[in-house]
Amino acid sequence: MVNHRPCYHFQPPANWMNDPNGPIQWRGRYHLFYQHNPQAPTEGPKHWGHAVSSDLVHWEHQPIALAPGPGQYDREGVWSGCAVDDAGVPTILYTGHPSQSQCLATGSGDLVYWEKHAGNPVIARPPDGLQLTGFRDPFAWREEDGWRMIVGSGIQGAGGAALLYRSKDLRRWTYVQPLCVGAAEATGTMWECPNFLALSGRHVLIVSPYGKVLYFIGTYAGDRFMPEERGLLDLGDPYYATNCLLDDRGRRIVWAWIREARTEGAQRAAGWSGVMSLPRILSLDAGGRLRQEPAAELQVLRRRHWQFRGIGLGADSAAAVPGVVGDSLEILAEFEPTDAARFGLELRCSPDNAEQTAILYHSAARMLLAERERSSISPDVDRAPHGGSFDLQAGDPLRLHVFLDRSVVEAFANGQACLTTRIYPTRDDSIGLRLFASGAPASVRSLDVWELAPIWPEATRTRSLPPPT
Ligand code: DQQ
Repeated sequence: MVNHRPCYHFQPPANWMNDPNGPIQWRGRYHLFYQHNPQAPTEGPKHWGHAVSSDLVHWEHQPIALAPGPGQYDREGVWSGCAVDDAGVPTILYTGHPSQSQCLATGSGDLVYWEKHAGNPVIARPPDGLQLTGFRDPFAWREEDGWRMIVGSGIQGAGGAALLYRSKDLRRWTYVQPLCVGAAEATGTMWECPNFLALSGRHVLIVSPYGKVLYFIGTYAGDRFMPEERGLLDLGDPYYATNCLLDDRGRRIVWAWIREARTEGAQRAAGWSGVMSLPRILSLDAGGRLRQEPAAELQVLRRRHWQFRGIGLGADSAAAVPGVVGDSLEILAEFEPTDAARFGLELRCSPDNAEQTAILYHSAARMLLAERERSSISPDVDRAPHGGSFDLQAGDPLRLHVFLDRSVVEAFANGQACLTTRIYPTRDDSIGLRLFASGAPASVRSLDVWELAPIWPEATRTRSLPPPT
């Protein structure tokens, strides 16, 4: 049977995972927490799972950091939040469920043992006088005069909102005002998991509005954020509920939950559900636009390398990339500027093409797309296309950087657009790679493909690849 469990994306040992929580670099190591149901591969009472890494790539599982109850305020779940360094004391702020109140816990020096604050919840209820669609997922940061924190929310009749609080000690909080309120019809009625960060002299607000993750770039002054531009952090539906950290190299690193796209029965049978996205580095380019690149540390996973230069593709043609096979690959393809209507890659192709997934640029629609109709012959998986606007400027090459990890595809286009999708091929021989163009010829200036190593010692390959030639 084909193994769909990724081998170089982070996951808990088993069962359910959703949002990344409280990523923090502590004493030089990266700590990642996550929403976890340790009892089943389905939704359930949420705990904070925990893992640690020295290189952002290989992770060691740690004991569960926080579990529900026995306090009334979080008896049904320890929901999403953040972790901060409070003058040397590791401190988590999270949402208690079902009370939807904001709570605090402090950790041991190694971040393994956590104690909930006796005075929890630290914010028992939303501000008076507001009719809200929700109140959860605290995200805190330090300013010169003390702490600030936003809580994900939405104002009835207006739209998604990030509510701003201030505190001197992380325990006594004063509501200030909304940091930002969106318009429901454009940006949703509820903003889950808000993240707020300074980036190259600007500020960026990232929110998860029950749909694709949105970012706003703008100005932060006087406890208000004025968005000036907005976009989608990822064009794929499965990418959701981000969280981020600032590391000691000044990098803003973001993770998200990659959801499943198969039935609950299939998730139960697999014994696991949910994948953490690869760490991405956020930056602004010279024009002030958001850029996203995979962390360079991932290159440590590169093994067998295939390299091609100057591949010509006739109009309406597809060509198998000779010798390249695998379900765990990094693919870097640079297409020369072309008049082709559609061009890109097909991955996880069976020899007869009954299964294959296309990652492509559609010139007329100006879209980056994942076409999944033939991604699996199983009727039990979602095969709708994923994608969205990506405006490749005339005369610009297309640089597609794709990470394939069995059932996960994360694609970066020119560092400007990202597209995450899920695929569940059923056939052992769905491991081929093809290039294609339609409407006009295209030329691939360079194609580099690496087989990527698993990050877990226990991970087993689904098949042996032929030895390097
Ligand atoms: N998941 C958490 C909530 C959050 C949602 C519960 C987003 O705190 O709003 O698991 O996926």
